[in-house]
Amino acid sequence: MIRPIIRFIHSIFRLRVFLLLSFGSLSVAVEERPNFLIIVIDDLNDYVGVLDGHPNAYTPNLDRIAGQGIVFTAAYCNSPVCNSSRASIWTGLRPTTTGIVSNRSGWFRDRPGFEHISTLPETMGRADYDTMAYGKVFHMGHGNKPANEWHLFLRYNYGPLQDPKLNYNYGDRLTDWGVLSEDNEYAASHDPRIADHLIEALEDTHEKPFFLAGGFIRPHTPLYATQQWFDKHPKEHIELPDIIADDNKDLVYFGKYPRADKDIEAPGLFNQEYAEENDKWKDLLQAYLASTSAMDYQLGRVYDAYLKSEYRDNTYLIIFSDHGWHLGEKRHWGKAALWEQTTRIPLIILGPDMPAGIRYNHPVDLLSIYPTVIDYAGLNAPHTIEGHSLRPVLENPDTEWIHPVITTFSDHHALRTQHWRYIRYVNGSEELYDHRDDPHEFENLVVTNASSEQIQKVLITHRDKLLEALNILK
Ligand SMILES: [Ca+2]
Ligand SMILES: [Ca+2]
Repeated sequence: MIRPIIRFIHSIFRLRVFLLLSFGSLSVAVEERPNFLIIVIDDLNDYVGVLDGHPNAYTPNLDRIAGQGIVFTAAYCNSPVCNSSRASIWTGLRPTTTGIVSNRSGWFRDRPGFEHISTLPETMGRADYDTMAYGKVFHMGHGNKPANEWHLFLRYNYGPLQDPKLNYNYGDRLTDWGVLSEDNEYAASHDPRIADHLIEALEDTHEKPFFLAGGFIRPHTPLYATQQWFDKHPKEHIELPDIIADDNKDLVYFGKYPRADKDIEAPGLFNQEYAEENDKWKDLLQAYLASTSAMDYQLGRVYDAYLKSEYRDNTYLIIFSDHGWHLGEKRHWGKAALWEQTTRIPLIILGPDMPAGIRYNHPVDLLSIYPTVIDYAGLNAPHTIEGHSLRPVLENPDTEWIHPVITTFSDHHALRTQHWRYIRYVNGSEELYDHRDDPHEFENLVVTNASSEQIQKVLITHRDKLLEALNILK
């Protein structure tokens, strides 16, 4: 007698189609709630075909995905290093709010007031989503702890792999790059395995809606790839970024005294002097481009599984990188800066009933990931998140994005508007670049054109907008 009763109770619970989750004014029928597949790429700048960031880019999969959705051509990270970028994305809070402003800031749950903050996966899990993550989704260094954020979480390290030490230079294996032999265990590690797991998850049958995330680690250093990906980028055809010899002379803080700024992390694992003096610039570009193409191949495998999945018509696919990377632009290498090359990232979103093949050109940032996902899931924010849902743009790409687009690193900040980049360092020094005339940010107008009334006006507008958004007193 008991068993039929239990079965009856179970059957009631299975009939979730009749249940509505109500969150204030929002309500979405449980059975109709969409799934989410989110792919985070590590250290990928705009060297992808669809962003025209480098003439030698070879990313056919990212490009074909972009053709089926909306590509944000002016998307910027919230912070230009892994930890602070990802902490901001998954908490929906600015780096200045949590205090997680660099890789040195630690884990946000160790910060007073943020111990119990509901991350996006937790919010989804509490709303009865199945939440699964593979690879580097939160930061690796502080990423041992996020197991609790997901129902299922699996990460991969490189270790205990033997370092190949192909062109090992600075005593840190993260400065290595080069061609991996096919049988090197690195070649099959991480990204291919993350792709396998994502594909498997897409092929599985899910009783509940899912929130599935995967984190690829290429093109993060070491810049390893097998020969086939180097072959896509013959060294003799590699084009060098545009730089000018005296670019640093109008810098006011970072970049003026390379590596001397103690509050800024080492500006990269390679540097311009090394690249030029040792004739390695093209080798490093080639290795970065090859690493990117190798990751792109794995992304393509996952995308094909998404296309074949029974969940395709009810699943949003969101792809982005945590921040960009310099390979000599502005004579800088690596991340941890506030210029275009470190802050601009690919962001692509596809989903049911969304227009395809759209390029959205207004600046946006990654604070919007959290609110966008919960918006489509029909959930209210569990705490005061600081970004805004991209849904109005995704439903009508003619919508103008009016929210401030800010990148924070340490105590320094950048504001990107349609034509301008404004940077303010902790000591109040500033940079201003006009992207209509100066896409490479060669000319800091604060120094070179200080007497211009127009420049002063732009400067005041941007300064006020930045300080107001960050609630910083002048
Ligand atoms: Ca990163
Ligand atoms: Ca300059």
